[in-house]
Amino acid sequence: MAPVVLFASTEQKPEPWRAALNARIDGLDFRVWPDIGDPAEIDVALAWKPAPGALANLPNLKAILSLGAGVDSLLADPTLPRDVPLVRVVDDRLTAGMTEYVVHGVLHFHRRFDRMAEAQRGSRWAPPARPVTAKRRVGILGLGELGRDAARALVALGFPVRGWSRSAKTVAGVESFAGADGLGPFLAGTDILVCLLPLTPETEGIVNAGALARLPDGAYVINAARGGHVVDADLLAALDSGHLAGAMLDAFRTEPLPPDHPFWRHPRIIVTPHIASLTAVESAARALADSIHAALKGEALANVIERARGY
Ligand code: NDP
Ligand code: OXD
Repeated sequence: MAPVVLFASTEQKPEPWRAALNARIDGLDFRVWPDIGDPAEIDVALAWKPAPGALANLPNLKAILSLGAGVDSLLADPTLPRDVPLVRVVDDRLTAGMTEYVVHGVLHFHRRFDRMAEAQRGSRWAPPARPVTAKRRVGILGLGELGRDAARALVALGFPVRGWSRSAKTVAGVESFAGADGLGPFLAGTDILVCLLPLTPETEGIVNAGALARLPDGAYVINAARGGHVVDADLLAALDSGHLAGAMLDAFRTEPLPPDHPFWRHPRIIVTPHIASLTAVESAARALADSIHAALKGEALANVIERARGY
């Protein structure tokens, strides 16, 4: 039986996905929202920031496949069918891209490229003090698919690495902290904080004044997850007071980041336009095709998110 797949996104173009899936699925019927034909024929939806309500009223929908790792924007739509499995992207290339971003950010601050760029703007020859890798403690919020890989890469570079997650983890060379009680001690020993959490009601605003105050003076923040994790005003206040030395931010509460947002012009903030890692169509399409086949056969799907916890 040839699957009928609905592509629904206000941001992504359907053509590359259509081509990649056509090459893997015989007789694929690929429809692009809003031209959905008979709603009862749709088997599977591929979604990334779909128009609100786009996935409601599809009576035979068997799975919703997110085109990204984070499903917060999908779950924010109250019309998203609750009883249909929601699958997120877990992909080696996505993971590798995030690790590159995190390693770049950590090395940038650790080697004081931020201060050298500032010195260059004033034509000042100002070599920074020699940094000691073994003493720069990197703390990763979220030790999931992305956090664990970034942690391993940083351990390999010689950084002392700690991670915070809901449940305790065993990752070689990484000190694990878990749950609400573990957060304070985790932050107190973190010189460079990296956020790789999913955005859920529990993690919204987690990088706030209280959390930032627990970081040692001169700490840095790298947010490669979602803008909703950071309380913007608290981050700015911590930078302006000198408590924080710098921040690198890839995700924002409003995207694109509005031109008048103070993050753009802050001398201690690096803004990147949500590119920490992008889903690679070719490699992600393999897992999507497997999920489509499994959904049609009524088999168990991989990487289904747990609705109750939001990730
Ligand atoms: P995973 O689901 O694999 O991992 C999530 C981690 O966060 C887990 O370790 C989990 O703990 C932990 N966690 C979740 N909630 C809590 C909580 N309340 N308290 C403590 N720990 C918690 O996600 P990924 O690693 O695949 O992705 C993380 C996020 O990165 C995505 O949700 C997405 O928003 C973002 N992302 C951003 C991109 C970008 O370009 N900026 C690109 C791709 C992803 P436990 O293991 O115990 O469950
Ligand atoms: C994702 C993203 O979640 O691109 O995959 O942010």
